[in-house]
Amino acid sequence: MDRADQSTSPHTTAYNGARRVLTGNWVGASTVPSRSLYPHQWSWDSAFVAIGLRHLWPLRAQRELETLLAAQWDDGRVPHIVFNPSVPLAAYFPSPDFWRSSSAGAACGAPRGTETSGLVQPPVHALAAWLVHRADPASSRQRGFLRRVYPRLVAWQRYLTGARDLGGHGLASIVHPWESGMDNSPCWDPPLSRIEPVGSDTFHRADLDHSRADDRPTDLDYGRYVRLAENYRDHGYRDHDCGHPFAVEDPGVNALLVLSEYALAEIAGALGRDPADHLVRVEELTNALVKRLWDEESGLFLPFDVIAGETVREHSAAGLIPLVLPGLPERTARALVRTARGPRFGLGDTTRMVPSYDLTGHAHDPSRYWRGPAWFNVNWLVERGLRRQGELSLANGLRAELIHLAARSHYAEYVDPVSGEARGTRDFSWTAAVTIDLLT
Ligand code: 2M8
Repeated sequence: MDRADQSTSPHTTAYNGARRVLTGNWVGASTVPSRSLYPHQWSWDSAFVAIGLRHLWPLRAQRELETLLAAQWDDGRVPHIVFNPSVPLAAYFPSPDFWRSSSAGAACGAPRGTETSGLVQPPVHALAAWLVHRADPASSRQRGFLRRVYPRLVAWQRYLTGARDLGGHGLASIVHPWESGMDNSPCWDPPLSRIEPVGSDTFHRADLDHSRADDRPTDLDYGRYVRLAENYRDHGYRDHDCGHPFAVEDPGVNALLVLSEYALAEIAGALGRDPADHLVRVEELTNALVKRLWDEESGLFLPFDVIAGETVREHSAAGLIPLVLPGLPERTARALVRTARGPRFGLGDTTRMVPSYDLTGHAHDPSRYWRGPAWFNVNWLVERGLRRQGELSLANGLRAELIHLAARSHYAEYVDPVSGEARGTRDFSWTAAVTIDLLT
């Protein structure tokens, strides 16, 4: 029987509302994060969306990932935005005529027939592909889903551990704050402060046509984002000779890289291949992550600024994401759980969901985007991580809050971590998708 017919419990209401959002944001071969604010396909959004869609329409979930991977560049990068040509240029900034991927990215093998950005986002995709396969193995096998996506996912992971190992210690670097997915996190303030912003009169921010300026990054942030993206584009998106002025090893990105490498081992096994190479990489990456980014003093993983050669001493929720890793040393995992419950994140105590940035931090702002508000995808990862580390009651409490606040906020993009009040846009796809996943 369809869940919708079973009862009118709060869970049923939450489930039906989430399904409505995902139905409304499907545009034929992929899902937009939001009809108004983000009218194209975003990379890590699609991974979370597929994780939710698999419970509703497994074929659509497979399609979501296939559409994204069809825009992969020959060098392995999966672009952070795949542009929909039927959407007017003015609907989103920076638009395809800014990125000019098919011409400027030609040397890196950007697709010719599809316009994309030249940046990347956190690699949640192999995990998503594995979970999507497991939701309906029969249709996946029949369509050759894993067989087709596996080489692309391997190339994607190898791009990150190869061309993007800018620090030389085996971890991937992000070269733009947008690549972290946590755009204006205070973690990027120190490395960004070295970047000369372009004038705010040189671009028009379409995001402000659809959202409150107080909930979004500032014009100064955008001036720096544009400078960095232009520099990358003007160097043909080539990592080797671009002289990246911003390069940071982010614990969230790298933890997801490891998690996806585990998923690649599972996928390889399901395809009858030897998973050994993936498992060796899992171990190497986990060791590098702990060695380079673990901060004993704060009990959290912190970003490392490769250009300055120093740790960024700002505490964000990205540092909790390694909780999802099965191979984390026991001591580290215990300390990380203590930090999640402690004053910085207040889990099970002062907050309803984990804030994106330290409650006690000098830059904490409970409304402004990635500088304090709580996000549903990050909290889905933390919930999974707590479960992984055996913290079942904490995980169950967080799960209940996520489901309740997602529905109450009308599937908000983010919420105030203490009051749960809605912020950002509504009917946001990954909020709906993780709700479906938590309810199924
Ligand atoms: C936000 O980022 C985009 C740029 O990529 C923007 O602000 O325009 C971030 O929250 C990012 O994590 C997310 O993937 C994207 C679409 O939801 O929006």
